Amino acid sequence: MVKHAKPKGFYDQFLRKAPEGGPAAGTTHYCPGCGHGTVHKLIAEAIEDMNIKDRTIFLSPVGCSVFAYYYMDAGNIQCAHGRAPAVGTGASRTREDAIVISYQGDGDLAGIGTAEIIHAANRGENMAVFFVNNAIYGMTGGQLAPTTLLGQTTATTPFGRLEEREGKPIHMAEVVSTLEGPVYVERTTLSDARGVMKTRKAIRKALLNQVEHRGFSFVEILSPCPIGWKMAPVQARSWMKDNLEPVYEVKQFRNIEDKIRKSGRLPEADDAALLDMLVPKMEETALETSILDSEKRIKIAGFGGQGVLSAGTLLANAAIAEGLEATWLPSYGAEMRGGTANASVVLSSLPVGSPVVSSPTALLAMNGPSLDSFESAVVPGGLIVVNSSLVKRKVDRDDVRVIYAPVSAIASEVGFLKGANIVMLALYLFESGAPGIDALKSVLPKLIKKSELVELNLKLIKRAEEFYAAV
Ligand SMILES: Cc1ncc(C[n+]2csc(CCOP(=O)(O)OP(=O)(O)O)c2C)c(N)n1
Ligand code: SF4
Repeated sequence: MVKHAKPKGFYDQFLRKAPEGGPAAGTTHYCPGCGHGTVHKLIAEAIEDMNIKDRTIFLSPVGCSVFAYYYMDAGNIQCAHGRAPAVGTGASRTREDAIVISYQGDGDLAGIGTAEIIHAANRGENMAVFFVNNAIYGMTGGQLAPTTLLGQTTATTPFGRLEEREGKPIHMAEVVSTLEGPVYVERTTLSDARGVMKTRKAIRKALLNQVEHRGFSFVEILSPCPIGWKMAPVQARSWMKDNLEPVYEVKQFRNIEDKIRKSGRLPEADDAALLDMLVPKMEETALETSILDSEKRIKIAGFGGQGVLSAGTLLANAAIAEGLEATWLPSYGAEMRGGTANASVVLSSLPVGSPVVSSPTALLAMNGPSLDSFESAVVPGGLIVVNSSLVKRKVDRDDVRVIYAPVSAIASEVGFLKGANIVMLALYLFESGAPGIDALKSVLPKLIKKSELVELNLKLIKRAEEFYAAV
C-alpha cells in the first residue's frame, strides 16, 4: 500500500495562506502546475529520509519561492535577490555540519546574482544549489530572464526574444561546469514523471554530497511556469519537451565522488577561539568605557563641499581614540559639490549592530534642506544643532534640545569658511561630552596632513568653545 502523506521536511500547516488552524491552512501560494511545489516536495522528502532536518539551512531567494520558509521546517534564511550563495558561504563556513541549500530561480541566480553563484561555485563552497529554471521572471509578471528562449514572448519581449537585442539564453549548468570548484553538476527536467524521478535522485545526490562534505553541487531543474508562459499546466509540460529541453540539454555534467572539501575557515578560528575573541572584548569594553550610557546615533548633513563626511570621519575616529566602538556611513547625493550629503555615525560602548542611522539621537544640520529632511526623525529628547548662518527658520519640535549656532560665520571670522564643519562638530562634542574634545584634537594631526590646517582647526575649536560657553 502506498501511503501519501506530507513529508516531515514540511511544516504540518502552511500558515502563509491562513491563520493557524484556519480552513485554508495547508494550501500553498503557488499557481496550479507550478514546478516550485514539486521541487519543494522532493527536497522536503529528502530532508526527512536523510534525517537532516536539524542541520538544514534553507536559503530562500527573491522570486516566487520567496515564501519557502513557510513550508520548509528547517533553518531558514531569506536572502537578498541573488545573494543566497554569499549567505550560504557564511552559513557553511561557520557551521560546518550544516546542510546548506541555496534555492534560486533564473532571474535570481542567472540575472542579478550571477557574480555570487560563479564565485561560490569557483570556491567550491560546501552547499547544494537548486536552480529552478523556468525561463522567465515568474513573480514579477513574466518578464524576460537570462534563460528565456530565443523567440519566446514575455512581458518585456512581446514579439519574442531577439539575439541581436537580448543575446542568447544563458546555460548556467554549462557555465558552472567550466569551473573546477563544483563536484557535482546536473540538469534535470520536470516535464514528465521520469524527469521528476531523476530530479529526485539529483536532489538527494546533492544533499548526500553535503552530508559527505564534498563541496559544491549544482542542480539545474527545468521547471514549468504555466502562468508566466500563459499556458495550461499540461500544455506547459509539452512546451518544455518541445522547446526548453532541446536548448537546455538534460544531462549530468560532473560527478566527483572522492573529494572532501577542506575547511574554509581560518585555521585557528574554531568556535571557542571565536568566542574568546568576541566575548571578553565586549565585556571589557562595556566595563571600561562606561562614558556612554547608550548608543549615540549622529546624523551630520549638509551640502556636498561643507565637509559633512569628513566631520563624520573625525567624530568616529575621535570615538575610537577614546576606546569606543564607532561606525561611519556616508551617503552622497547624485550630484557632487553643491548636492546633498550626509554621514551617519554610531558610537557605542559595545560593538555596533548597524551603521544605519534612521532615528538620530543628534542631528547636526549644516543647511536648510538637511533640517527639513531629518528634523522629524530625531528621537524625543535628542539634540539638533542648526547652522543658523544658512538656516533661517526655527526648529518646529519642542521635545528636543536645539542649539542655533552660526557655524559658517564663525569659521569665516577665523578666515577658513570650509572649517564650519569643525565648529559644528566641536559644538556637538562640548554638548555631549563623549567623546571628549581632547580625543578630537588627538586625531586631527593623524587625519589632516598639513600642519597649518591642523592649527586652523584648533583655532576653530577654540572659537566653538567660546561660543558654547555663551550659549
Ligand atoms: C534587488 C531587487 N531587484 C528586483 C526585484 C524584483 N524582483 C522580484 S522577483 C524577481 C525575479 C524573479 O525571477 P526568478 O528568479 O526567475 O524567480 P521565479 O519568480 O520565476 O520563480 C525580480 C526581478 C527585487 N525584489 N529586488
Ligand atoms: S508565476 Fe510561475 S513560477 Fe510563480 S508561482 Fe506561478 S507558475 Fe510558479
